[in-house]
Amino acid sequence: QAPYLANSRSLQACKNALPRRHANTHKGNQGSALLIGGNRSMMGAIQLAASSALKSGCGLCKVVSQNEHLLFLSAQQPEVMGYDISHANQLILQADAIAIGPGLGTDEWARKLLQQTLQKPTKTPIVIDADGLKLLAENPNMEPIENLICTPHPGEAALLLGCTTADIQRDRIAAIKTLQQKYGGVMVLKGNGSLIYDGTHLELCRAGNPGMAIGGMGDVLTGTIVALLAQGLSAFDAACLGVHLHANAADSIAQQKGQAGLLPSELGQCYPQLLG
Ligand code: NPW
Ligand code: AMP
Ligand code: MG
Repeated sequence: QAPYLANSRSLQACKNALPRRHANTHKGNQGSALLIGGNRSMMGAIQLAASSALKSGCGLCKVVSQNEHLLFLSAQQPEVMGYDISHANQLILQADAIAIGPGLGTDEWARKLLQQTLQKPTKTPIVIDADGLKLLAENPNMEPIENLICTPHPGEAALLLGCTTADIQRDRIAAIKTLQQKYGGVMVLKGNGSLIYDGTHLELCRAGNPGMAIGGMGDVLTGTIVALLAQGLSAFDAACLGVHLHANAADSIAQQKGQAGLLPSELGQCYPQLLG
């Protein structure tokens, strides 16, 4: 029986899960994160996710996106390694953690990439967000997936459960429990007071503010969580630390500059200090 009351920890407490960096560490053992998305007209979503993954400490950040975006992606963020769909199968096998969905779209290109990601034989953790969740919702009878982390906003949660956004918001704890039973893994139900649930533990994040209601904010969270997974955190620990880090960074910027005009691309500048 899952607990009904949520645990609510500080960022400091969640940080205990993050392994210390050894003096001799190198990029090859700091975690390789693979991010998949950025269809036509939505390149910004995967760029935000990739930049956030780098700011969250992963050793390598690889992106599969539309061919015509690759040059621009590396010009915007030179640390990113960009690939087109023809490399996807090999990259999926090599990654320590995968995120799919930011700006993915729902066309054939998007469907093929989600299918390839879900078909991989290994137990690599997979974060599914945004349009990846829309595609997942088309198969409500699929078997629960153990190594899955889903990060729906209330609109996406409603699609996944076949109900309305208002139904989700009326009882968010019941909603996240149902989502987890149906899809497995770890669920993050975003919004004011984001919840994280793994079937046993329920976490509530009290940080965050209404300045976060801006397109691209969720894409930053996806990049944050996949980087923490790549560094070896368990799915639940990565989701909790990712949500707290993201919300605390937004609070820190809002305290300095106000909430209106808070940009998702600004959050990463707070990460190294908050993670330190
Ligand atoms: P309603 O009407 O209230 O029921 P969409 P998206 C609901 C990419 N992006 N609380 C609400 O529905 C993403 O990565 C690209 C309650 C709303 O109308 C995706 O791939 C960007 N309800 C794609 O765009 C930056 C909430 O959901 C509907 C809610 C589509 O993602 C932007 C909107 O959801 C964006 O990230 C809340 N907190 N939040 C880029 N620069 O490239 C949402 N809803 O239609 O899935 O649109 O979330 O923008
Ligand atoms: P998305 O809708 O996918 O762009 O995700 C929005 C992100 O911003 C999630 O992490 C939400 O939890 C956060 N967020 C949006 N609106 C609020 C709010 N009013 N209060 C706190 N967090 C919010
Ligand atoms: Mg989103």
